[in-house]
Amino acid sequence: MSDNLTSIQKKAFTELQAASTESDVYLIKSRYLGRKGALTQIIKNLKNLTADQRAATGKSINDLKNLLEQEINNTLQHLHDVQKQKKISQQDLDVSLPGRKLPLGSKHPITTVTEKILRIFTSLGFEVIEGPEIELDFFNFEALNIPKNHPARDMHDTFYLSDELLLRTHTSPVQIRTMQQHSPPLRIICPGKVYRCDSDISHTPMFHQVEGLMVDGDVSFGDLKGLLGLFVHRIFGEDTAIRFRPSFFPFTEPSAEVDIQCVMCKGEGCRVCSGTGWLEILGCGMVNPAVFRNVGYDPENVNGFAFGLGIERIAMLKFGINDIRLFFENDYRFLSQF
Ligand code: 2NL
Repeated sequence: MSDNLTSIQKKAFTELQAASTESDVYLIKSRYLGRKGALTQIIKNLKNLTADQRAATGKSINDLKNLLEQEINNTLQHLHDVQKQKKISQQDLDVSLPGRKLPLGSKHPITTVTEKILRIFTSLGFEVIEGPEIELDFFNFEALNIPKNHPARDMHDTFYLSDELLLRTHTSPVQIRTMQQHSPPLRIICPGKVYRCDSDISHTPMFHQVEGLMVDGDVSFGDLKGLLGLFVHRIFGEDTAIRFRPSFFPFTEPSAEVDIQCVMCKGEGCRVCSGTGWLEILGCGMVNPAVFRNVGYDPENVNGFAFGLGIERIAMLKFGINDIRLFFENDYRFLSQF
């Protein structure tokens, strides 16, 4: 009997040694330990032995069964490891390669231009002030000398929230609030989102504006010209020609619009400047005494200038962009160019 067990062990170990796949191993397992396996047959025959023989042989059979199970598991583990190693070597994995870079975000062009504009004015002593986007009719219109039913209200395409509440159409209400709260002298620059019910290739319902205000005892139109000339030259380059053209706003008197020489054709006349050679970039003027009275200033003792510009328009001219809506689509191919 023990000869029989020894030969089974030898044979099983030899077969396991030769097994090259996991399914080979499972076949061997069933051949020895399965229901009709060699070892199982021997266990079935135990009943023909005497009690003493049965005890001794039973133990040997059990030891062999454990030994075979152990060897089968070792072989399975070994084949699994070999398979895994083979897979890794086939992948051509080079662990010394640098990792893939994640695409980095960048500042939105409107942010870049806003920061550039603010930097120019803060370097000249202006303070940056912000305010609410939902405003009272008084701060957006009344205080700025635009009463109800004034034709200038039509130009603004206002989003009304109620009779008295609206989305601000310009950042001027920030300056009105600041004048109400602080006495002169004042030098402030107010950036922010503004809203107008208008949408086409050059208008979006929300856009960005910067307005500036200087109030003191003796401010001149010459001071305004000097300041805006310096601003234009810092933004568009020292060789950019500039002109002041008479205009009208209810909140300034006199009023002017500032043109720069066309950045595309350098004044020759092209499609961008409609053949005029000039591009309008901002509005300005001396603050209307009526506005000073509305905020509690005495126009006999103080005067000042104000100006306003659209940031998208400046960014479009600076970067040669022909459709304002590109700023708001957040297409990565557009944004990653700046
Ligand atoms: C334009 C014109 C302008 C102002 C804005 C202003 C503000 C106060 C008093 C007087 Cl509190 N004026 N702001 C003045 C002139 C022009 O903007 O075309 N903006 C895009």
